[in-house]
Amino acid sequence: MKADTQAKPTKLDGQPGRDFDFDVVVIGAGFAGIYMLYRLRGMGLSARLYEAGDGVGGTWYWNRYPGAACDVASLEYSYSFSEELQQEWKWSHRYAKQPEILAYINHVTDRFDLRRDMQFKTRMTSTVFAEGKRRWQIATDCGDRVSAQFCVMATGCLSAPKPIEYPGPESFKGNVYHTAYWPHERVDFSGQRVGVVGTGSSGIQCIPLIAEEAAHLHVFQRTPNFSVPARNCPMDPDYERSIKANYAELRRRERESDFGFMLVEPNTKSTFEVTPEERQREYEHRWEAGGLSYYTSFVDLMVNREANETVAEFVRTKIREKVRDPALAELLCPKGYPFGAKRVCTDTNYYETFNRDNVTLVDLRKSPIKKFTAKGLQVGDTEYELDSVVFATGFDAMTGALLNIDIRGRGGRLLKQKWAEGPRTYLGLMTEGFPNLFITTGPGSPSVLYNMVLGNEQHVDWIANCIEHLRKQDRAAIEPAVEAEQAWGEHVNEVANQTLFPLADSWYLGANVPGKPRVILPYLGGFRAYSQKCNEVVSKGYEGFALTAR
Ligand code: NA7
Repeated sequence: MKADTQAKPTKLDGQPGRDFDFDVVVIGAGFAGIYMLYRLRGMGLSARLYEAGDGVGGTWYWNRYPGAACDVASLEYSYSFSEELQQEWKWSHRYAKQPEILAYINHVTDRFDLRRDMQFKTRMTSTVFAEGKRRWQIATDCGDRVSAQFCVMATGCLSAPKPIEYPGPESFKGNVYHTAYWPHERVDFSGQRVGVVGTGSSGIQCIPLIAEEAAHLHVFQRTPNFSVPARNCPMDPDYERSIKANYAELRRRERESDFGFMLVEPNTKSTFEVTPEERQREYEHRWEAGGLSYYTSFVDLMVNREANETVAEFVRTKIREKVRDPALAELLCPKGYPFGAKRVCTDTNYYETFNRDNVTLVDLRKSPIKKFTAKGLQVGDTEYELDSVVFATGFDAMTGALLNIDIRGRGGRLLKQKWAEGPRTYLGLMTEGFPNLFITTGPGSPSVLYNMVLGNEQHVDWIANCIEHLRKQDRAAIEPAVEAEQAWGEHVNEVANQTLFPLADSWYLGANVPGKPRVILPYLGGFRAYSQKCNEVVSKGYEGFALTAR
């Protein structure tokens, strides 16, 4: 087995654990953690960032599979906090691929000299709130004991990959990979019989490239996904210049939008307000433009099932046009759940790949995978002989990374127990009973439904300003009031129930992880309303939070 399904921290062998004291400990060196460290440095606080990987990047450090790319345009999916940075960095393509995003994150880390406050190959194993001292006592897997007034959990939304769910991987003689733990060296599938399990964004990105290399590729599909063309292309220098000439204006519009990407203008009309011809033109325009802009084709697409069906059928028609074998096309057509209620994927030649002679689709809805055998995977009574199996089976999203850590708040209360029926937060930023523990893009915030880089910036700024406020006011701690948390949770659910999102078994609801409570995880009210609420809370003196005197 080659799959590194448990990131292996390096212990400081033979060395005794060390003791440290910081104002703030940050966990995770992705977009959020890096910017958090930058802000804390600017505030003159002592801070250390711990990261399990041996480098920065978070999502973009781990997900190195062939074809890994961002499906939000790079000029938008990038930091806005430094005008110099956003002017000087040049993206080579409309959508950056993983190596370029990783290079960018490394550049930012070095440009702002942040690496000296980072410790890599170190996982936080537990953090316990010591009530007497009002400090978090943190343990790491390298034996360090760290005390901090504040903890910022920048642990990411899609950073706890689902484990392999079939028995017998140890009996399999071939190689096993997971897209989220891809080896750092190139994997060569030439001449191999390869199986890819999973057809979400990761599967849909890697399948066309693996198909080009493998002798034969079996795609094991449980649920077909809606995928639209990415239409990635080299960056047009004139276009880049025009964006950079007025970057601040683009950023302002992104912050005032719901999804945080503006390069295809959101439509303000509703689906049946226009003629069928105009509707078709709108969808065609977005199909040609490429990318994720379908969410904003009409304002009611995610709240009106009938409206949603128009875009769903538009995409199915495109799939039927692309895939030559009609029976195969039908298997690839998503049905039975609304467009967008599972994350829409963007692709380069995904459906066309199924016209290749060396690609076979295996429909797991007919028979699920039973187990690994020595030679491959057994599906029903059929054994598929494979040299390599690639799992693109997704993540324990939004809560997994946090709940994998032993987090204990006031009175020794375990976060895992508090969240046993689903996460409870105020604004996705904090949870009652866990003072001074901040979460970036946590459950109950727009997070994965907004441009993640800008969403992280908004959270980090809120947290930094909050810490500054506490220090100026000589307060020792902050945590949400139970009533505020409960009211926010009710609001999050109420908004979700007005949408079509609850109609799909998606990771937005935890429905992809066996046994996980089915609860809406991101806030669906849109970023604009959300950030207004965050600002309002502050302007009303941290309304809904309890601030403790020193
Ligand atoms: P996703 O989107 O969760 O996709 C995982 C895929 O794997 C999906 O097709 C799942 O089918 C399938 N899956 C999961 N578990 C199994 C098992 N046990 N057997 C067969 N198939 C399985 O993860 P990705 O990594 O592709 O993308 C995550 C996000 O990253 C994406 O949404 C973007 O935001 C970027 P299912 O639909 O559950 O039936």
